[in-house]
Amino acid sequence: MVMASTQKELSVLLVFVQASSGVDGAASLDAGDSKGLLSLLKDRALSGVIKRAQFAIPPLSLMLLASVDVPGVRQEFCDLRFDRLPLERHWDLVGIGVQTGAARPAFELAARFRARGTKVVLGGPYVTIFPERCREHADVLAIGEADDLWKELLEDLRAGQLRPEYRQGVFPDLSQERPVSKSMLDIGSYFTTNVVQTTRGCPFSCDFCSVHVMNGHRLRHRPVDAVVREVERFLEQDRRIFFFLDDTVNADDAYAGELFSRLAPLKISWVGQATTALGENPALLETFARSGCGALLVGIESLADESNHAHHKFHNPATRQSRCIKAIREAGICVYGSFIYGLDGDTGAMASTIEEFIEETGIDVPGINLLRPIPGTGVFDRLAGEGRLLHDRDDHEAFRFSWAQEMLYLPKQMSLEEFVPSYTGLTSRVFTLKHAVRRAMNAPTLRSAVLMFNSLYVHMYGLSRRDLLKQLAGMGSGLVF
Ligand code: B12
Ligand code: SF4
Repeated sequence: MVMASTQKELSVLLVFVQASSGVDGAASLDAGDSKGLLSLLKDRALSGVIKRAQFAIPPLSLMLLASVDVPGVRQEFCDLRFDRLPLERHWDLVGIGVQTGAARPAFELAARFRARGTKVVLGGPYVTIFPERCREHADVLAIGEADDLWKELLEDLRAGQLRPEYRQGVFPDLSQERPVSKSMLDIGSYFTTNVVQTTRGCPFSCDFCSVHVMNGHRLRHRPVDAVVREVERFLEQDRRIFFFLDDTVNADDAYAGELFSRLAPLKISWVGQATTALGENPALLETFARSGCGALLVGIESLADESNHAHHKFHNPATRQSRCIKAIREAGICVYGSFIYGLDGDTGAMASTIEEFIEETGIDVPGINLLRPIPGTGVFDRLAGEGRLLHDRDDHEAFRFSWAQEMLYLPKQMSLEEFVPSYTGLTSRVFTLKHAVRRAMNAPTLRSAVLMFNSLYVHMYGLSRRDLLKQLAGMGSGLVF
């Protein structure tokens, strides 16, 4: 192996690749199959707005890696949502994050760099779950949570001794402080750069989720002091809203209570993801509201317990949802309620149940998702075993559509001919401009954000209906999907 010169500073580029589908894009937009020039221009313009404005927060994964300090190695960051790929410069190593829905563009990018002789390391969810499918696309794989691996890898790069694989043995100990820097970011490009994670891992096993597969079943906490110091430091550079990226910010009531009481004097505003159990804990709810919580995304999934149970979600009984959501809203916190219609216990009656529930609870932003069987999850394997996937199970690229653009599986209780019109009918009733305005007017706070989300969803669910009905018509005419 060639030893690298001790004088020369090595340069490493970290690249964030956007999924080819998802909340920030839609099949119709990307395929450009709008009718007429005006419609095409409108869709293109909206696509730009959606891609840039909706969720333009920086990827915490690459911020963490770029903050690892190894003498003699300089790290830079390229977010393909905003930045041009700096192909003209020399890079000693390029690191690319791979999510399942973005595996193809990530591999194509890796190939471009490797064709120029640049070494590429791949890491992230898809690499962690399917390392063997990534091996041929990279010089180096980083498998698992890379907080500690990355330092070892950069030191090996420095020593000219890169190995083909770095694998996380035990989960990183989050009680160690790893200060996150923002020096690599163009702060102005983002809606906010205040992204913070306080815990990792999830004790639950919902079969449609990758989190417990990647991050394990034990909840690991960062020390409260370390999070408070991070928030204080972040505030010095960016005073905008904070996103707590934990999958469940109230996974541990006692920890969350202490943390957000400590954050309250900082007068931040924040949003996060929580379980509706919060509505049954008035003290924590009050602490969240007092510490500046403006909105919480809650995973309701199904309003029928048999559906949730069929997908191994046992901790969120349907009976408590209405009461808890109302309590959260009464505390002055907006609720983004995320449903999945088409779970294994759902019949066609669920459409009107969801619609009435949204009306009754006053959910500020509803999200009505289709079940996405993501390769590597329990539901993917089960549906494959039951012959219910609409694509070959080995064709992971086919499962990239993560927004409600395409049916990827056969529902259990309904045929596609029943289910698709039931779903599109539901979204056409729930996502109207009239409802968007009403929800914004009734929102306990953040009214303009509630209006923006609902208006975008009027547009996005319109595209989803077009795509789904097109798919259904194609299936009827014998087209293979
Ligand atoms: C915040 C978030 C979002 C945000 C913001 C994304 C952003 N700009 O960062 C928004 C809302 C936009 C979003 C959207 C989507 N998301 Co999301 N999201 C998350 C969430 C909750 C946190 C991500 C995070 O920051 N984690 C913390 C960091 C530290 O962990 P990490 O990303 O895994 O990174 C570690 C390792 O993976 C590794 N690593 C990661 N990248 C790299 C790169 C290199 C080079 C190396 C060496 C290592 C490495 O090292 C890191 C440190 O240990 C995760 C769940 C989770 N707990 O991770 C889901 C998650 C990542 N999302 C998921 C999905 C499916 C989506 C969507 C497709 C949803 C949809 N229906 O549209 C879209 C696609 C977005 C896109 N890429 O275009 C899935 C991905 C599943 C998979 N197998 O790929 C997850 C895991 C949720 C789940 N329930 O399964 N998401
Ligand atoms: S959906 Fe939420 S509660 Fe269920 S396993 Fe995933 S992170 Fe945990």
